[in-house]
Amino acid sequence: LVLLGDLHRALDAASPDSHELEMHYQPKVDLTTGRTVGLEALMRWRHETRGLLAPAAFIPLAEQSGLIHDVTRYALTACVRQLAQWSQDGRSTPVAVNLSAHDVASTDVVDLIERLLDEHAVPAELLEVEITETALVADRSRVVPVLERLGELGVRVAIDDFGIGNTSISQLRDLPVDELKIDRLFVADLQAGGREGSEVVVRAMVDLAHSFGLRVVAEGVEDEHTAEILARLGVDQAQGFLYSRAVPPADLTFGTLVPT
Ligand code: G
Ligand code: G
Ligand code: MN
Ligand code: NA
Repeated sequence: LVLLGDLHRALDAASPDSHELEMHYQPKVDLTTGRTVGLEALMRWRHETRGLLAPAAFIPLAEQSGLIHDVTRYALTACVRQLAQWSQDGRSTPVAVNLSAHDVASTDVVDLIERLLDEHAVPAELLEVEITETALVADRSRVVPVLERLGELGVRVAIDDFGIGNTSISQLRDLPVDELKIDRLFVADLQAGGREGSEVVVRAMVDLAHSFGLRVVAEGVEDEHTAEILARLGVDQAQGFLYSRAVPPADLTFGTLVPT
């Protein structure tokens, strides 16, 4: 159990140079070329007594307490600064930041993103945001204007954890998004040696997404055999332990960062 006071302290210190909160990065790999084409930023909290905590240990608390906006500001600031640093080193790889449902209920988050990109001279094309399917459809009238402004800025939007919510096909068609991330439960079904019909389900998602012009990414890919099935089903990119866990930026090999 993590206490609210701890989170307050971590966030106070979370101004850019604190090291209590950190972003780790997991590669997204193009299934055709095998190259790293992007990174997902995943937050970690280096807690003084509990060690390295994953988001499940503190994001729910942040959401309940209203601190999520500070958590998101930290994540976006850290990622845009990292992108600026990589650009200076002659590398550029798009980074995807997870937003929570609370973040997309208002366009404030877009103002923040616009200001950060401007301040650090980072092209919008290098930033992506991931929003869960559930958050996207929960409050459409508030979310759609946020998505539209992100699109105008040139920031790509991904639907995260797709397939476990219950978005209708018409809702999906009407969302201004760029990418669909198939939840890892479906990938696990393929991997387990094929729960009956699991390939058919993934292929249906891929075809639907492609027909709406969306790129498709599979999450939780752990072995080569599953990657081959996903490639055959038309999935564009994959992410998972097969390629890499989320690692601190220093552990990303320079080669995985695309030369500018
Ligand atoms: O890092 P891990 O693989 O345990 O991530 C679990 C979940 O936590 C992810 O599905 C992601 O949606 C969420 N998460 C990770 N980093 C962040 C973050 O910076 N902000 C928000 N809101 N959620 C995050
Ligand atoms: O919720 P979101 O999909 O944004 O977060 C990704 C989560 O999935 C993180 O908690 C990350 O550690 C986890 N993850 C990433 N790759 C794999 C994988 O190959 N297998 C499993 N089981 N989990 C993974
Ligand atoms: Mn995600
Ligand atoms: Na996900």
